[in-house]
Amino acid sequence: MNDAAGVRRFIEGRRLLVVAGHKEPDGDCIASQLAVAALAGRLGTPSLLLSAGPFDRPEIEDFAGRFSASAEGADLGPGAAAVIVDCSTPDRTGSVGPALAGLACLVIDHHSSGEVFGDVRYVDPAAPSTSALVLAIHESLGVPVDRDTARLLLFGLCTDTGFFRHLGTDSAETFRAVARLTERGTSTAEAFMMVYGRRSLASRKLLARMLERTLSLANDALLVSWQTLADREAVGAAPRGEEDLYRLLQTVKGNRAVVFLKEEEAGRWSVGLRSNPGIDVGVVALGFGGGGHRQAAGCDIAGTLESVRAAVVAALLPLL
Ligand SMILES: [Mn+2]
Repeated sequence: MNDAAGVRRFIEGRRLLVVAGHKEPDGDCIASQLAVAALAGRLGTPSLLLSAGPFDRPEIEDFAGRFSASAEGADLGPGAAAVIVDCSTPDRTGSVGPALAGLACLVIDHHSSGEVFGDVRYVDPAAPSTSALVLAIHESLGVPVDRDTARLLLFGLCTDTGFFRHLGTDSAETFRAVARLTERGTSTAEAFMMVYGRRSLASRKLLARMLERTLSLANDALLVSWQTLADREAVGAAPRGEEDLYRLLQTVKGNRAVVFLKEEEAGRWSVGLRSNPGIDVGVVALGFGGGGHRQAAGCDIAGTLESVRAAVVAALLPLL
């Protein structure tokens, strides 16, 4: 049972709270880290924001300056503790992970698969975002949410819900939370521009390439696309744009799952999986040593485009 009072007890009286999230951070991760730091501040505890980065998603670029890539120079001796947000496993923290080892640890997360770690856990796989949990903690404790924190929390929520389009009939409380955040002085208009309003033309050209080559299997039930190092070089774009690709491909009639392969470096591919309810791609990702949610998951696979694509397709086709 999640206990906000336990979160307060964990934070209060600490000399330093190190607040970490996952590598390759997204809007929910960044927003949750910043909002936890704000909460700690309200409870009188100073914090250090750590992130392995990179801050290459356009929606989080502007936040990079508020995070450190290492705890060098910080005193992590007695009185220090860690909060890890939005991570299903401790190794998701990436290069900042080793600095956290040995610290008392509070975990705030909403992932459905992973491992149980940390000393105090505030975890709800039914929550639409970690930022929604951070809001719930503020509200349970009666800690005021200022406008800047409200803006961040709504941004995080909008990021992870694909601007609410992944939400089902059990989401009334999420919309009540949106109403409360709106009353704090933020808006969905503001959040929309934070999430989607900062794309480069080069990234749109990269998206065109990915759409153009999409492979269809099982009458469009499974759509597969990819992005290579050469693609990014050709259009001069950063390695991003997959969220737009998923959004567009998942609107195809009859589609039930989307696979996106991204060549991170020669011979190493990150695999993104998205699906409709009823198809658990989290299990597929887990089978390749990755993880995530039932409808959105990922893993890393080494190999050629052809070998990686064949392996993932073979794992997914039986589920369709
Ligand atoms: Mn999240």
